[in-house]
Amino acid sequence: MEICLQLAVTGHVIDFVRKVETIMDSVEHIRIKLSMTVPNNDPHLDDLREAATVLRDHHFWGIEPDIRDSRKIDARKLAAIVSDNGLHISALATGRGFALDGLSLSDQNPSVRQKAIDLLQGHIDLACQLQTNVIIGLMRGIRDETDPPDDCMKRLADSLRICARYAAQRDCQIFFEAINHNETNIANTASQAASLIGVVDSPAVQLLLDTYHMDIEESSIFESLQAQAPILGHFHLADRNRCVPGTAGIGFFPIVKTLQALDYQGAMNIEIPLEPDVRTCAQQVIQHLNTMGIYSIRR
Ligand code: LER
Ligand code: MN
Repeated sequence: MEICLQLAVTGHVIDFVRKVETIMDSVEHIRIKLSMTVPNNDPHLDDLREAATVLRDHHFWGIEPDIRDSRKIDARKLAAIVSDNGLHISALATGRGFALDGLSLSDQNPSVRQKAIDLLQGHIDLACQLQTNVIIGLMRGIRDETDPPDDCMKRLADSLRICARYAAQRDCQIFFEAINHNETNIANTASQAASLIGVVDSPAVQLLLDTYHMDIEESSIFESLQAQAPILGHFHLADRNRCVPGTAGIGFFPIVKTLQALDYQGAMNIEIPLEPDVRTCAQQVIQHLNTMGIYSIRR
């Protein structure tokens, strides 16, 4: 009798384990090259070193340093920090050249444009040493309302062409980002950014799309991804609140799945304010993404 009971219980347990295994098999897992933007404020790079350790501990694939002036950075030191932690550099972010230093590639003043180009050429030199690529987002600037759009776009395309030539000679890519209309009035949608890239006409310039901006600007994120897949070089992840994916309304699993179906091979970089600190953000990112079935490729 006791044996019969035990067999029945064991049978239930086995059935239950089989059911769990079936459910687990049907839950899809996606692996991505997961990186995270980290601002650099310390010339000795202690901030990037600390962040790299945290990202390694949480099995990120890479780091995206946001550097104000690349000419002040010791490339060998940065390369060592990254490789010591088994990470990759997904790209160099450059937006603080505009946000803090007011330099823009479309500025009406030629000397400001030249300073913006010089700054970006410094980023390209550093990227070349680190075998990574350079983002142009806010460095495109903001058009003055009295400035005719065609004139502004011509200045921007000319500046981008100079940067693109410089990048191409160094085997480096520029990722030009579509940024929503609350932050700039230039190239807000994926197709507007793609048109500008078409005008610049350089193989060194590719498109960067960011879920936060797409959520605001695109009528269909999926149609835009499909349309722009041939020129998509880089991708940013942030939720509708600009915070950790999974904390607001964007559905990340189908977006990531679509990118993989479109054969996107690049990194997927988390771009959020690092509040209260990098460790807490990294933990939350991993926890939310894993809950959605998204995991990082370690290396
Ligand atoms: C930069 O990648 C970006 O997405 C901008 O929103 C920064 O303000
Ligand atoms: Mn972005």
